[in-house]
Amino acid sequence: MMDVLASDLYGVQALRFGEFVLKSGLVSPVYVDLRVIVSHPALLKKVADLLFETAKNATIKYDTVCGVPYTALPLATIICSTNQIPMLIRRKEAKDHGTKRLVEGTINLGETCLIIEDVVTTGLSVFETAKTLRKEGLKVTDAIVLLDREQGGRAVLEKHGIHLHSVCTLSKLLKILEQQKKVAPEMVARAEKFIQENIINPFEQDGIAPVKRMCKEMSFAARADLPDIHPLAAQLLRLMEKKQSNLCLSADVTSSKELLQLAATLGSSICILKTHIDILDDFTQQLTVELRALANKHEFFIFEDRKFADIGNTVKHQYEGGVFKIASWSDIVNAHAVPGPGVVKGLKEVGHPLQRGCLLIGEMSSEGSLATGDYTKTVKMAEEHSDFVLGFISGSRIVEKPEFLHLTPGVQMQAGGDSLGQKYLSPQEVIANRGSDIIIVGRGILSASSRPAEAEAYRKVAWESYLQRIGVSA
Ligand code: 5BU
Repeated sequence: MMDVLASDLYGVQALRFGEFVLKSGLVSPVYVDLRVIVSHPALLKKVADLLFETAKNATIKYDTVCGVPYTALPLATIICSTNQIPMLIRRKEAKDHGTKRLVEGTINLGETCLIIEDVVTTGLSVFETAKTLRKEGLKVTDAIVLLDREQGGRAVLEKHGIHLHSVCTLSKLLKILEQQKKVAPEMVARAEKFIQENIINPFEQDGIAPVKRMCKEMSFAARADLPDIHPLAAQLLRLMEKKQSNLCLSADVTSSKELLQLAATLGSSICILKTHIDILDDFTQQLTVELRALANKHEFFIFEDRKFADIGNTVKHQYEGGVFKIASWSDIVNAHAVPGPGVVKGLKEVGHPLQRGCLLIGEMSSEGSLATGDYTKTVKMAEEHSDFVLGFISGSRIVEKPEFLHLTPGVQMQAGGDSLGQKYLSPQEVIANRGSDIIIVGRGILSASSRPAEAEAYRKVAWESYLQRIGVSA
């Protein structure tokens, strides 16, 4: 039975082998995507029957069935229709619609609902569905999944009182495909190694939690020596080791004098000085000359936080020309991925010959930001232009490739926010737990009574968090 399932899933490309960026940011040699099975009705029915059989064999008692949106919805529908079981539907979008219900269908308080899912990796999706159902007054004790990726989900769900029953595990499926000579033994070995090395552990009580990183952590110095690293990223990583600083100052001031003063007095504590050149009241080209001189003297990089977001041809002009001539003085710029690869191509035409680098915005720190969620395309864009893109702006590490740097804004010692939607995380959280490399701090430092002392405090805590992450005690 499993043999047929394995070859059927492989046949419809529900299982693929290569390099895939997962939701967690990890790069996996195997990708499971069961969404495709809706196009293969016989297989869809077979999978639904297998899930139902698994529940029956485990002698689970339940009153209703709910599929984790979206892939498991048709599966739950078939199970319920074939076996005449009442179904519930969990809405994913209710938050955006205000008054809409979170669960559709008749809810009888105290009844038990069985959860159906296609693939479990961390267990988080099943847990979120269980949480919603429990909030509505239902009991959730069991979940049935077609494929358990064996990366920690079972243990996480168990902790939350949910027994996970799987039709099959990914490693078993791999073994079958190897026996059937559909997948080379080396690929199977790589996939198994990946599974073992990446047991993810999203905790605790409320389900959303820092991902404990099981991947081996490299030091900044070791990353600087990677053969495929962007030369500017290598220089920056070496500088960070030398200055023991992974602090980027967001120098959000409106006078040139104050900007230069910041660069002169805080320069020794930082690895990058970030500017918003268009907020200066008194910009002159001379300022950029003086800023560059200070960057050389105190050894920091300059990053103009321009957030380019137009078509390639326009951003090229915005980067090279206009009043600010950004490319002539800024080592690093950033861009939104929203316009598609053209934005990177346009910037690269100007920046690459000057040995500049670009960061893509994977995520923004502000409340309600639309730049969140699926980073696959942003990461792909970066990988395709890795001779210019050296990393990402994001709240946490979005890709495990050590060649890429991650910079995180929205950082203050105290978590919280401002009145205009900025959200803050602590340096420790960002560097040690979320796996980012560099903190970007503005008002946390600028509003302190002694800016140099505060910059030093941020430098120290961010650096210690990095040492903790790589397993060196500070
Ligand atoms: P703050 O004073 O530490 O809140 O300043 C943060 C800076 O980082 C500020 O210059 C923003 O424009 C910038 N920023 C951000 O806060 N969030 C983002 O997602 C991005 C940039 Br991209």
